[in-house]
Amino acid sequence: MATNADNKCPTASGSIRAEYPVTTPRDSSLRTRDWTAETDSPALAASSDNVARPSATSERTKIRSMSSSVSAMGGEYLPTWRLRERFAAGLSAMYGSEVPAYTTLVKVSTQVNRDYADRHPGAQRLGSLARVTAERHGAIRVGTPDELAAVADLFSAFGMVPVGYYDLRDAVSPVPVVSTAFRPIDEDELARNPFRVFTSMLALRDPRFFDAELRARVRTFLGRRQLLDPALVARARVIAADGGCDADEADGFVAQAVAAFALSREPIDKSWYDELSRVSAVAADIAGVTSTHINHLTPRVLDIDELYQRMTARGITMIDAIQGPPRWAGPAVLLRQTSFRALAEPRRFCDDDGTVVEGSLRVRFGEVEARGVALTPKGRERYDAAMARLSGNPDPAEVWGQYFPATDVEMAAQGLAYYRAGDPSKPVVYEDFLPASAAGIFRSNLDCDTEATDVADDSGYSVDWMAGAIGRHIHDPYALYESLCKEALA
Ligand code: OOG
Ligand code: NI
Repeated sequence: MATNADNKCPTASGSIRAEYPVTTPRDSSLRTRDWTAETDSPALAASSDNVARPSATSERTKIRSMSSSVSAMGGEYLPTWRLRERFAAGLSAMYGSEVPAYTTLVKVSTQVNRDYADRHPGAQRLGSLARVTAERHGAIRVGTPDELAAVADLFSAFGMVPVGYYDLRDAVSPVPVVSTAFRPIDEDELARNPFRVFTSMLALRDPRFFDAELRARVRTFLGRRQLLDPALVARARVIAADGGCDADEADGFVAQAVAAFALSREPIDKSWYDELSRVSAVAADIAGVTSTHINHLTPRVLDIDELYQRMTARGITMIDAIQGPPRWAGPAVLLRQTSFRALAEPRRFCDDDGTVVEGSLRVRFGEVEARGVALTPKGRERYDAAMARLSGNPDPAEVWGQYFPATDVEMAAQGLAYYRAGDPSKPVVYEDFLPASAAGIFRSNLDCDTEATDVADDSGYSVDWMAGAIGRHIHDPYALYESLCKEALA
């Protein structure tokens, strides 16, 4: 048996179109890695505030932030949040060029937000219209702890740190990954640009998905690739320590960071990709190729039901449901998400005899989300209980009302959700992800499920394991929400 997981997936490269002989075999120049970040999108320029107030605490940073945003060289100095804003905008421009339906999604989301804000006076209580309009989350997937550590270093230059640990192997439909999310954590940083990236690592040590033989071959394959240029990672570490960099350096740095997540045109070894697809489509997406890529980029909307209707009216087929709580009249909590499958994208494959053929893969998609108030552990327990009752229920809003009060005042009084200084008019927005939603999103966009085999999991993956592997503290989301509440008291 080549693999431990039993997955009756059709292989992903079934739609091979044209065939032509190899001229330049596996030459790195075949990669599409020359993307230039765009930074002038007005929708993504969340704030015009240009004063350097980075959260990093090096002496140099403090001095700079107290004085001005003009560097010693006389050029403009960009604090990490400006770099993060450019990084998010650059990825958005790139993803729009790669996945055209994403551009439609962003356009419709922007309109929905504007219309919603016009009609609802309290629309900005969970973030300014500027923040929400620029707000995105991305998702990437890596293969090894070293790759995760390099990505963590890169993201640190953008003021994004690991928050939360998600084990998607436990989901109803298991996915062989363990994940964290990189994001800003300070209140003012979140308000400026809350860009976050859900980052998954292949759970290669888990024998329920990979037997020793396949694991060894995956390790060898991953050991030969390099996702990020070490010079870029080294530069990122310096920028993180400094709290920013000069504008003339920023352009190249951000462009290179963005390009690292472009879809590669390098030929994919077809039989290797197909073998991994039989374990899991996600395993193939991660370890069947020599680079990583943005898997999806998600705008935020203030009214996700309206967005769903408008996208459907444009002829874009969304997944069946909006994941998360139902639409109801009371306070929105945590996250509601929905998605649509992207079209197949052209990819190049390499046959066993070395012939390169054009084919296609359908692994990327479009997703959109609405965010509500962050729940306390007590609120989260309620949430889980309510969610468990929803499936198949004809009146989900009625079920929801049995678990949650209809006003913020009651939510605060019962200690179910976080409010700044306990003030029910100042909800703390949920900045994280949900394992059930995440697994649902993974699943809804795959052709088939992965079934873990019945052997014992001796992989040892945990939040502490991951923190050790990347040499960084992984923040506890609840602790962050607590301190956001308290900060406002001061
Ligand atoms: C990540 C899925 C998780 C979300 O919004 O819950 C996610 C992935 O597909 O790699 O992005
Ligand atoms: Ni997502």
